[in-house]
Amino acid sequence: MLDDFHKGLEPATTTQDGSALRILIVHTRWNTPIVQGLVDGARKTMIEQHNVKPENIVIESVPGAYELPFAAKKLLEVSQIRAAEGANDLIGNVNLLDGLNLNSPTTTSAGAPPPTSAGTTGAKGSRQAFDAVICIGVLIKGSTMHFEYICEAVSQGIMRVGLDSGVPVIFGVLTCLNEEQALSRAGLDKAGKGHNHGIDWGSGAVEMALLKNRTL
Ligand code: DLZ
Repeated sequence: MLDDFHKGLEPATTTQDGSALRILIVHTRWNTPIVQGLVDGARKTMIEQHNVKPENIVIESVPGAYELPFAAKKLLEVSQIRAAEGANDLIGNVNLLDGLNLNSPTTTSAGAPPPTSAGTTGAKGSRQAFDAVICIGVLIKGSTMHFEYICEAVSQGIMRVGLDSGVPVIFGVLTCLNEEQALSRAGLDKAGKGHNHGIDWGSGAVEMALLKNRTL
């Protein structure tokens, strides 16, 4: 084993300024205490480490992990149409329940006036749609093949939404063999030795959003 081996995500070497970004988080309502920890980790990291404005993070929920790709696709499309129309609220009255976001102060699809410096849709007078999406869920293996099918479908679906839309979609889905693994990966284990992967997903979303917006 290398002495300096660092398991996990190495931070980016350049400053990742998210102050002009708009980010969508879609999370599941399965395994909610763990999901909530992950959502909070992603949100806090984007705000505190990358200067993303709290009002520019929109949080929505879906029933389970299987629904994440559809919701990400639909909400991205809605946001792009609404941004082109110049609407500040990128989601409008789309019929998805608001994110649970039980502890976090901002759970809203009504954003502040969007920044103008990055990620615009191009048309004159248009506003900025989401620069990245984070899909967050927790799949825990049971006694049937359900887990395997959902894991495969969700990972493929999330990748497809990102490649088809040109907007990065972060795979924030824990695929765990038991509850202990999930708690540890949300930083919620009793021993306190775990790491909240939501932190990495928040940083990853900012980094990929900036890459998407990079001009030649
Ligand atoms: C049905 C199901 C099961 C058994 N387990 C989970 C899980 O651990 N995590 C999760 O996010 N969702 C689970 N689901 C629900 C499915 O993702 C999906 O919502 C339903 O199959 C309806 O499409």
